Amino acid sequence: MIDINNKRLVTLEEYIIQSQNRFPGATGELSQLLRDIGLAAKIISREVNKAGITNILGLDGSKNIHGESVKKLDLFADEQLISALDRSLITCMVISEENDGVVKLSSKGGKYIVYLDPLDGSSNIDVNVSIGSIFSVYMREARYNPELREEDAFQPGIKQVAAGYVLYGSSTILTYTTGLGVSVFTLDPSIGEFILCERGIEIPEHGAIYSINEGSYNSWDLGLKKYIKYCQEEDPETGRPYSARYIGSMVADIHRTLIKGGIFIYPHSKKYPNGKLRLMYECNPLSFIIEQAGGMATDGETRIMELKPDAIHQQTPIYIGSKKNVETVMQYLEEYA
Ligand code: AHM
Ligand code: MG
Repeated sequence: MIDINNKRLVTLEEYIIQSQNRFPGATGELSQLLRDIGLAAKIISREVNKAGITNILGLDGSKNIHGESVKKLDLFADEQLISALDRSLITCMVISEENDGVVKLSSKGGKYIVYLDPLDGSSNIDVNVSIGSIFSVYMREARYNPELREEDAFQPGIKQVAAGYVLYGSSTILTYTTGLGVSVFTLDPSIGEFILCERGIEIPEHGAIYSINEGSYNSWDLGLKKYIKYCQEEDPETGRPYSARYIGSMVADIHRTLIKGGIFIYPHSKKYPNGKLRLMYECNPLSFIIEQAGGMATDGETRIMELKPDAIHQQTPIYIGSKKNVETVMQYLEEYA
């Protein structure tokens, strides 16, 4: 622990070591992986903060594999995270939103497979709105097989051994879970350390906020239209009408949902018949966090973390947040199916 202004502060490093010590058989490899991500997050946070003055903000002219414009910061974040994971030789393969295929790292025998969205919400970069990094960690099951295959990464979200996000907002926050509750750290830029600010965080069972891009209203299913109407109706007993909040950066919208409760929805629509958000590096890790905090995440029918992936970049609709809100939307979806 370090002592700043007579306050006993626990850093991310110390917290990881303390957590590891609770498991005598632990090899320390997952701890190292989390430290690597923490280091890359500090470097990305520094660049995000000074993006305006160093002119790395905005388009670099190229497109990612989904045909979307790629900003320079996306590429920077991708490189930082991948090289941090490569250095410690415990990750064999990375799948990132910025790369078409899998990225095989130097350690072919590495124990972990990591999915990354290096900089989510990148359309918000040039207007100085919060963005985030998301990570999701799986154990490589076929370690005896020297050949690394893309299929090794097709694991359902329930197999995640760790997941988390970094939110570059008014402060930089790192939130992660290893399946034993959710811990939140805030970056203190004056000492360059992530400081523990909350452990075992719980999402409210019910929240009075709904979060959805209402621009695609006309192509929603009837059940969803009815549910959003329900959110807007007046009923003091259930706190309605709810407030509408939509940042357009999933990490920021989910962080608010974690703290204040409510629901975040990205449904399928005419423009996105399978939903827009990616199962493996957006929906699964954020569902793991929300579930660990006591919330729920579904595609409308199936629990997100039980969906069986068959492509590394596959998309899914998502309804995620406080248990009561998610249960209510599912009732509407079922009733008007
Ligand atoms: P990105 O990975 O290309 O940044 O896209 C994902 C983002 C999410 O952060 C956000 O929830 C969503 O796209 C917003 O989409 P829309 O602008 O269609 O509402
Ligand atoms: Mg993304």
